[in-house]
Amino acid sequence: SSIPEHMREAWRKFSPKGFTSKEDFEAECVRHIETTLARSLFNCDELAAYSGTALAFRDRLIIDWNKTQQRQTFADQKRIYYLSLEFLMGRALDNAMLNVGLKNVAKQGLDELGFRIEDIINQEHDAALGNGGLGRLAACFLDSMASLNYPAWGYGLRYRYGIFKQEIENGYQVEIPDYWLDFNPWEFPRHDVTVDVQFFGWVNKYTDDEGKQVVSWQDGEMVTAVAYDVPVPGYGTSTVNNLRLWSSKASSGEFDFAKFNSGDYESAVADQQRAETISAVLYPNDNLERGKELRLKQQYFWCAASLHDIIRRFKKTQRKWSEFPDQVAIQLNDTHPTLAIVELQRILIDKEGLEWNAAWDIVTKTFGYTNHTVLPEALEKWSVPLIQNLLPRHLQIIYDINLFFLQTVERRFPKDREMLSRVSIIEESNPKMVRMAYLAIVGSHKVNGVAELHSDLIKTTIFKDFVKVYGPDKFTNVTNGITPRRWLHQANPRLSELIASKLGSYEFLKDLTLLNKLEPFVDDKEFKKEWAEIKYANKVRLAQHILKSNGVSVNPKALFDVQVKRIHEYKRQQLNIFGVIHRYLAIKSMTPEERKKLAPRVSIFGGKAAPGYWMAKTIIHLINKVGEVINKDPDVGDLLKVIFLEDYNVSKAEIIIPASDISEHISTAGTEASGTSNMKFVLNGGLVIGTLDGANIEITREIGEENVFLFGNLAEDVEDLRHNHFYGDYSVNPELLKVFECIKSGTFGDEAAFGALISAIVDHGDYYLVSDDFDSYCKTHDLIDESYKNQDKWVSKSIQSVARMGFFTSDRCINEYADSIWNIEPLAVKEEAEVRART
Ligand code: F58
Repeated sequence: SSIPEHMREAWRKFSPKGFTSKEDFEAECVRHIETTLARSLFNCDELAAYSGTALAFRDRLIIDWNKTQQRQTFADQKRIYYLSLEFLMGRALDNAMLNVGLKNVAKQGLDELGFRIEDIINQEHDAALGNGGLGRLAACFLDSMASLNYPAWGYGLRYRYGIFKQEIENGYQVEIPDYWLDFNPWEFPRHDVTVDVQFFGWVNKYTDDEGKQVVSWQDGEMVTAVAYDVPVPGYGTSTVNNLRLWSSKASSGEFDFAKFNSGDYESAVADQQRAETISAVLYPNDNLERGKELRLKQQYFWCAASLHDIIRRFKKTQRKWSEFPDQVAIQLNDTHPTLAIVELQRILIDKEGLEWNAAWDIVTKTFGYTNHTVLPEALEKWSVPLIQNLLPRHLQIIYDINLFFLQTVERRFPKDREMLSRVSIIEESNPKMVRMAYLAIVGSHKVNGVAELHSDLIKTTIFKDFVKVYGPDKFTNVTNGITPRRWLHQANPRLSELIASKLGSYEFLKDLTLLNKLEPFVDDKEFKKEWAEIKYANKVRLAQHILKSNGVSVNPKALFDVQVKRIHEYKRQQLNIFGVIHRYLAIKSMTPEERKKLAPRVSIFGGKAAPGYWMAKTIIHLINKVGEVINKDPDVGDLLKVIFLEDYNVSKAEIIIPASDISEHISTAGTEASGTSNMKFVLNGGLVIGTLDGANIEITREIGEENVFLFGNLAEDVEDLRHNHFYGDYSVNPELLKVFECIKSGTFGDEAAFGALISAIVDHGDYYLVSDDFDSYCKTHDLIDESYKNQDKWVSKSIQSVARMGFFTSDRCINEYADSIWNIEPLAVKEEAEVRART
């Protein structure tokens, strides 16, 4: 469908070039408001101005997006496809403006049109297609892949409802659906890009006329996947990559006209709705798998559509199948896309007629698998009967994969029946279960963890037998990273500007190791003053937000102590709130003189609990009730405030993170695979209190032990400690018991409501070691109080930490994946003329 050669000149003459000046931006913005939106200057509110601005920038992105896609097609080199059920993108406008380098132009233009750019940016609804760290990591990776010019696509689901909106009512979490698609200028429906995806049915095996064995998956129902494309601009490059999200609808063949005609209209519509349900809602669990059929349907729907799309693109190159892994790398973000392994094998053997071994060789060379957790309850397992019903052919293939795998294991470990049952992809339970992580390992050429400790742990615990089978080289580490564009430049523009003024340019946003050039300023008086002023201004901004949302006035001079992340027992928000109560009791028992010596604090919490996670919801409830009591206690005044910020999400993180003095990363050692907000806080000049867990360990190594407040037991001791809780001479920490007494006496209201939090520790073995770590946690907080009093030293620590954070950019991380797992190269951005010359 190309335009004939001799007509291309006219085409090119009229193809849009994109605005670069303020006037051209204004013209585009006004044009969109008046024509696309049919509004006028008499009827233009901030939302309309946002829409006009977003559409103007969208047009700007599309130009480079089209060129990037053409360039990648013509370059004909290997691409990376990042499969993730979650992409927690947050807002797009600010990011787009910064990445194309036109935020100032837009700011001045909007000023002239009568709007403040901040108000316009705030109109945007977050794209919240993710739960937490895993989804946000995928978003940071997209930013890095585009910024580094890698030919990369993301594939995900276009949920109609993202992660729920959290409201707090009487201290309880209430979930509100997040319908976010009313106006979304950042997506392009591709009604011509569809894939029919099959479910249910049965498998027909027969010999054809030529005597060949044929396997065909027949009948069942068909659902259509429709592509929606989202442009992903790189920073300071014209590369704009693509994120393709699939939306489900009834397949046109499927819509039952017979039912229609027989008057069964309602049931025909019901079928349609059932199809649309597949992409309706993001599952809101963080680190928990529940094995729901609809979730499995989502997974297969998305894997099948994405693979079909990838294969369609590959086939256009007319290469041999054996070259597929030279053209295609697919990264599995956790086990959620593991069915893609089975689907590729199925297509190769059933549809393309390859022999099993040739096909399997292609499959394993194509896939890489990233593990994000060692928590047993988060490891995916699907029941065999469920798969049998929904995907009968896939179950057969899974059994065959397992058979061949176990045969190789048996050859290496003859007579070790135990070993065979331990590594089997099928768990012999009732019902039998498919262990998705094992399937992902067997079907990939590399498996990685997300921080050093985590990558070591998977090798010595959950996957240790696979290390014996494959040798250690199949397992590797890629420590997580974050994009400094969003998490420094966008969230903290003043700090970014100050850094740029010292370093001479914004080059550090592309090469974060350049931050080390800040080290000479660690003791520079003038610089420190500016540094501290920026932190203070960010705290004032957060204090205003707190006043507005919580009605509590907090002193921006107080130490802001922040823990924002999903609420989970392993992340130990309960340890934090018990620590707060301990502090409250201490204040209450002090004389006025003693109180005067104390450093004022604001304890800030934020995060969502999975709707079915009752313990997590109880933690939220306790935090809110403790806040209600403490915040109005006249004995306490400014010395302590407790704030729970509603509906923590990416755009709130952008306000909260730059305003923190201390943030808490206090998971039980060995449970948090990496953590990524720890990196964001330090990059914004906050110090951290943390356990020796996940990436905290590497952060400490990079920025120096003197700059981190570490506490608590080590991962290697956890097992013994847990054992000791049941079988040893064990008693709960007495200071913690006082906290429990206080709660039980009804100080924070209905004590029965919080009983479960206490008995988890006192009666049920304290699995997360809250009591074991309580003493060192509280003492470390005392140390923080002392350190904070010496502001001069504190600011030096802050600067020095930022200077040493270069390692934690997601650019480094993506380069590591590209070199050691994907084997792909960036695609240099060619001059436009060169691209033209080839078309
Ligand atoms: C997180 N996992 C890890 N899972 O907990 C965190 O340590 C790590 O930094 C991050 O991944 C990135 O590697 C996580 O966020 C989920 O939310 C899953 C969602 C789907 C169900 C299972 C949990």
